This record gives sequence, C-alpha cells and structure tokens, in this order.
Amino acid sequence: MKEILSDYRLAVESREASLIGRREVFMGKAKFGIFGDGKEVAQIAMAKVFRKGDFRAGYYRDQTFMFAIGELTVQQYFAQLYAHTSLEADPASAGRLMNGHYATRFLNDQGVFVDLTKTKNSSADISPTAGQMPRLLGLAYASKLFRDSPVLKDFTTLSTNGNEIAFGTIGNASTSEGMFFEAVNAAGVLQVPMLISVWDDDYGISVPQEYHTTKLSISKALSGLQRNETEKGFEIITVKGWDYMALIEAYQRADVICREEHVPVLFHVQEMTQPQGHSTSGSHERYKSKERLEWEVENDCIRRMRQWILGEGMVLPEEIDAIEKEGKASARQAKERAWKAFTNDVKKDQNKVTAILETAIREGIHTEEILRIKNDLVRAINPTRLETMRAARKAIRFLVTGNGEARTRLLEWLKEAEIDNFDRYSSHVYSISTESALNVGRVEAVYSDSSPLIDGREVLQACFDAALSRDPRVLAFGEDVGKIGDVNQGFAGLQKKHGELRVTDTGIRECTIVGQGIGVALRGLKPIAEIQYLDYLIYALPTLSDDLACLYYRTKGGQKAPLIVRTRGHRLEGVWHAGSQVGMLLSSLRGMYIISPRNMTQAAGFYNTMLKSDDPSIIIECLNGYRLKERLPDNIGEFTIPLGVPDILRQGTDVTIVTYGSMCRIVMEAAEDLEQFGISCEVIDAQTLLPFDIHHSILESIKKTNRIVFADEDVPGGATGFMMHKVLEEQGAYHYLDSKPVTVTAKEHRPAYASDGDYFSKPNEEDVFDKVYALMSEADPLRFPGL
Ligand SMILES: Cc1ncc(C[n+]2csc(CCOP(=O)(O)OP(=O)(O)O)c2C)c(N)n1
Ligand SMILES: [Mg+2]
Repeated sequence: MKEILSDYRLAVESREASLIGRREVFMGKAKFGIFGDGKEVAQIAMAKVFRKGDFRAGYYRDQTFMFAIGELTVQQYFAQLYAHTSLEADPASAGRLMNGHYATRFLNDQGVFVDLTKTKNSSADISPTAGQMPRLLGLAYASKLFRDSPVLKDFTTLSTNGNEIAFGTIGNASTSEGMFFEAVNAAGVLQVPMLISVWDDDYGISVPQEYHTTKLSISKALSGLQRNETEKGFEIITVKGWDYMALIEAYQRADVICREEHVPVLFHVQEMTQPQGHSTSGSHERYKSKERLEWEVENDCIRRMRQWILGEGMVLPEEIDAIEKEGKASARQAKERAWKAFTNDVKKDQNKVTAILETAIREGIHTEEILRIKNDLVRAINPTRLETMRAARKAIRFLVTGNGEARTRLLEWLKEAEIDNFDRYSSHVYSISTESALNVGRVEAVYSDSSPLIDGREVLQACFDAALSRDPRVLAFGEDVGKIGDVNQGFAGLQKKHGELRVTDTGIRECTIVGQGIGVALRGLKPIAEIQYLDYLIYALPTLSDDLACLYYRTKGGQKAPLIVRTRGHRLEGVWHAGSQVGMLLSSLRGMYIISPRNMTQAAGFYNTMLKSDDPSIIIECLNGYRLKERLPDNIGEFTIPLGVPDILRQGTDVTIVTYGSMCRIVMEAAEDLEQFGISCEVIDAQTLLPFDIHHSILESIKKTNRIVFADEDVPGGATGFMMHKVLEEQGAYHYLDSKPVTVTAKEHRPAYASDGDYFSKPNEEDVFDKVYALMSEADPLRFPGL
C-alpha cells in the first residue's frame, strides 16, 4: 500500500508540474509548453519494469515516467521549460531543446561511455512524431546482438547478455507515420526486445482517431502481427490508461515476454486523456465536444486512481487530500528553485552590463542614448540573455569614439560573452573527445613489389575483412549486404567468415536501416549501415538529419552515435542510380562528416579513419569504380587518411580546379587536354566536403593560379555553391582572383538514362575543357582565341 500511495503522490506532483508549467508560459516566463498530463498512471506502471541497463526512445509526454525512474527531477523539468543553458540545471539538453525532450547522459565528461548496464538510459528525444521509432529499433537490435553474438560477450559494461529492453513510447496519432510501420514490421522480423507503448488519447492535436487509424485502434489494425504457436510475431496487449492495477500486471507480463524471449510487444494504452489540451498553443475546447470533455474529466487517470484507493479503503479522504497537498507543494517548490537558478544565471550578465553602461554615462559619451539603452535593459520583466547582448551591442556603437574605461570593459565583456554563448548555443556539433575524427592522423598506405593490382571492390573487401577481424564491435548490415556481400561485392564472403550477425541482410527499409545503426551505435558498437544507392538515402534523410546529425549537439555531448553510413553514388545510370545530391547532404547533415573518396583505396583509408573515431559519417563510394584496377596496400587495415585535407592530383599554374568523387577522373582527363593547348591546371580533390579543406590548401593554390573552377555532379548552386562560399568567403580567396569564379555542374534536372543521357545531363570532359578554356580566353584572348 505504501508503494501505491507513493505512486499516487508522484502522479499528483507530475500533474501539478504540468499545470504550473502551462501557467509559467502564459505568464511569459517560458516560450512554449507541452505536458504529460493525462498519461501519468501508465507511465508509473511502465517505470516499474524499467531496469538499469534498459533504454527508452520516447516522446514529449513522458515526464512522469522520467520522474518515476529517477532520471529527471521536477526542478530539472522546469529548468528545461525556461531554457536554462546549464548542463547541471538541464542535463538532457542544457537548455537547447524545448520542454518535454528527455535524455540521460550516456557519456562522461571525456565523452567516453559510462557503464550503461548500471544506469537507466533514455536516448535523446526529438520532436518529429514517430522519429524515435527507427532509433528504437536499433536500441532493441543491440540486445539481440549482445545476446547472440559470441564476439560481444566481453563487453559487460555495454550489456548484460542482451537482457535489456528498449522501451518505446508514441502517441496514437503518430502511429500513422511510415516510420512507425517500418519499425514495427522490422522488429517483428528481427524478433528484438522492443516494448512499444502507444499512449492513446484518441486525438492528435485537434484531429480525432477516425482520421488516423484504420478500425479506430492501432492494436486492432495491427492484430495480424500477433504471434501464435506456429508463427513468430508480436505480443499485443491492450489496457486502459486509468486502470492502475491492470497496467502494473500487464507491464509485468510484457516485461517477461520481451526481456526473456526477445519478443517485441505492442502495448496499447487506451482511454487516456489530455486535461490541458495538446500544448500551450491552443485550447482543446475548440475541437472536443462537450461530451468528450466531460468524459475526459470523469476518466482522468488520477481521479480514477483516487477513487479506487478510497474505494479499496486504503486511506481516508483527508489522508489522500494531505498526500495531494504535499505533492503539489513539492512541485511548486521545485519550480521556484528552477526559476531562481535560471534568473540568477541570466541576471549575472545583466548586472555586469548595466554597471558598465552606468560607467559610460558617467564618462559622458552619448549619455542620452546610453541612458535609454540602460533603462530598456533594467526594465525588462523576464530577463533573457539576448536583451543584455542587444544592449551591449547597441551601446558599443556609441562608444567607438571614446577610449574610456566603459568602452574597454564593454569590449572585454562582449569578447567573453561570445565565447560563453558559443558554448551555450553552438558547441558540440562534432565530437570534441579524444576520439574525434579530426584527431585521426595520416598513416600512409604502404606498397611493395608484391602489392597486387586488383578490382576496386576487392580493396574494400580486404579493408572490411580487416576491420571485422580487428574489432568485435564492428558490424555491417543493409540490403543485400549479407549473403551476396552487397550488390558490388565489397563484403563478398565476409558473412561466411565472420557470421550472420556481423555481416547481415536487411529488409528494404532505408530509414530503419539508419535507425538500426543509430541505436546500435548509441549502445557502444561500431556499425556500418549500408544504403544501397545515394539516391535512396533520401528515404533515410529525416532520421539522419533530425536524429543522428544533431544527437551530439542536442545533448551537448551527452550521447553519441558513431555510425558510418556506407553508400555509393555519382555516375552510373539514370535518374535513380546516378545521384550526387551532395548539396542536399551538406545542408541537412551538419554534425556528420561527409566523405566522397575518388577511388576504393581512398575509401578504405577513410573507413579506417572513421572506425577509429566517435563521429558519425557518410562515405559515398564511386558507383563506377568497383571494377577499376587499384593496387592493394600492404597495410590495408591500418592506413588512415585525415579528414579535411585535400589531395593535389596535378600541379599547375594557370587555374585551380577543385572537385571530388567520380569527377576527379574526368577533370584529370580535361586537364591533360588543356595542357596540350598550353593551359596548366592544378587539380585538387577535396576528398571530404564536411569538413572542407581545414588548412586552406585551396587558397594557397589560388595564390599561385589566381583562377578557380569548382566542378562536381550536383545541381548548379549545389555543393559547388558550398565550396565557393568556403573558399571565397571563409578562406578569403577573392583577394587573389584575376577572373570570375566558375562552376561546372550537372544540369538542373536529374540525369537521363544511358550513355547519352549521362553525357548530356552530367558534366563531361568537354564541358570542363570548354569552361576552363573560356576562362583563359577571357583573360588572354590573343593566346587563347575563342573556340
Ligand atoms: C513529423 C511531424 N509532423 C507534425 C508534427 C506536429 N505535431 C506535434 S504533436 C502532433 C500530434 C501528435 O499526436 P499523438 O501522436 O496522438 O500524440 P499526443 O500529443 O496526442 O500525445 C503533431 C501533429 C510533428 N511534431 N512532427
Ligand atoms: Mg494522441
């Protein structure tokens, strides 16, 4: 009984936090709020079976669960609501995410995994509905690997024999998303311990169930997944969200099935409510009927739990009132502590700048303007950092002529604030641990007389074989990767050698292949997830962009997923097998490294580099390079290539041409032809687009040639636009240009089919020649008359 009452108290406290939270937003103390009211009781029941070592991938309604497992305090909950940019105050996101985005810290201060079997782990939430599902699949899949893969037995700080459940939560309406269906199907196929709870409150914001779900019920709609004596599948459980005892019993049942048998469970919690409506952006009276609103009051899970406790005669009404009072007071106090900590933090800078402005006023420079700026600053009701920063930046404009103490101190403050605000808002895009990919230096490829000349794909195969032999944490999966060793045979024979769990076929499901990789990497393994063609990466792009690329950033270094996405692109055939959408990747995947090697030896070097690092990456192999002959380095498993260091493929003096990937060969051919006409080209392979030429070697080349051409297979203004920004603006190469910068790209449309389609859609050797020649002709028409 004590436990029941303590659960009740927690439910009340959590509810109170939701109610207060909403008020805080309406008082202007926070920007936006979304709360877990109406879902408390089920979450407390789920928390009872959630053990150390388990993982959660959920969504914004899960505050009560996070309180119940002891991984979130009410004070931290409010700190996130206020956007308190301190890791201590908000360990999930350091104020970077809106409220309701939960995460625990998987890494210590050095960026190294803690003992994940001794902590209750929540992977970091994202807002896009169902976006947690691909990652959830991976978290569950890791348990299967740890249980079934003999080479992983010694990794006892990552798993206890795969006994860990991956708990998912999702709203009823979000089960309409493709990601949900894809992940659920894959979990049924893989038979992994994924326990997915659907919090069903009959609505998705204003839209009722009949618009979302066939048969008005996700468990009914998915009933064909139910396992039986002869077929594997899911266990499907339904239970009411207000029924405390039934929930506890059902979760215990689900726990055993999932944890022991590794059978996925769909746990459908029905008849939930949303007492305050969806979020602070609007009221639910606009779209719920009077009857529905009344029903929600009647069936509120806390109200019904109270009735049940009293009905069972556990305590007297006064006693339960006292418990409620205590729970509410506790929430209020936590809110007050959080607000005080937050405002104290912000006010420190406000006070500093105010004092400096007062000094400026005493110094008598632009007194009137500075006074106005100061008054605006001190009058701000709910202070934010931007007000202080704005005041300082506006004030410095008026102090430029002075040389007094105020100016010196304000400049100093601005400098410090820039560093602090970088840390608050812009740090941790890429790994800053010792395993950062940028710390992996160069180990030269070694060749001897006996180094064989073989197909490019065999170079990769040797690299992957060495990686799998070297590190038990390495594994690869994707469509056709297992039995045949991928469509280009980079993994040929390696499943046979290393086993089915290390080189593995998957269904056709790009989004959850990536999710599988994310989850597995979050749990300490080193997956290579293959997307068969770069063109099909678009199916996985939401998960790459919303989840993987920003994982490290949104947890401010609390979680990492060093996943390598292996894919192939650039030239081959037609609209969907020749993609080179590098600009799209550059725009959406900051936080990942994007590597575009020109041949398979370079690719192998980059795989070796990334396997040593804890950053996520995409490696785009050249589709047309698998059958080209390359020499196999003697140290195929060891040589590494540093990121962000271009290769100069050809020295020249008239014009610098920067390119990457399959275009390297075409540009080299053009450079040879241009040489015959007296034009000397310096050809540079950028090799990696993120990071891009970190030592500014392209600038050095331009200082010599004074002309620049960027060439690739992306659309006009795609990755060539990015490179131009990097070189002209960031590196400052515009100082040294004698001609306009030029790009050679594909046409604006996708490439047409067959050799002619390729020739007329993608940039070809003649295109490169003509553009470079025209550039030289413009500069020196006498030497290079127009063609
Ligand atoms: C991909 C995506 N589309 C739309 C939204 C906007 N949105 C946020 S919550 C929500 C409704 C979700 O309803 P449900 O899954 O039932 O969860 P509930 O809020 O009811 O618990 C929508 C449409 C979003 N966050 N992500
Ligand atoms: Mg809903």
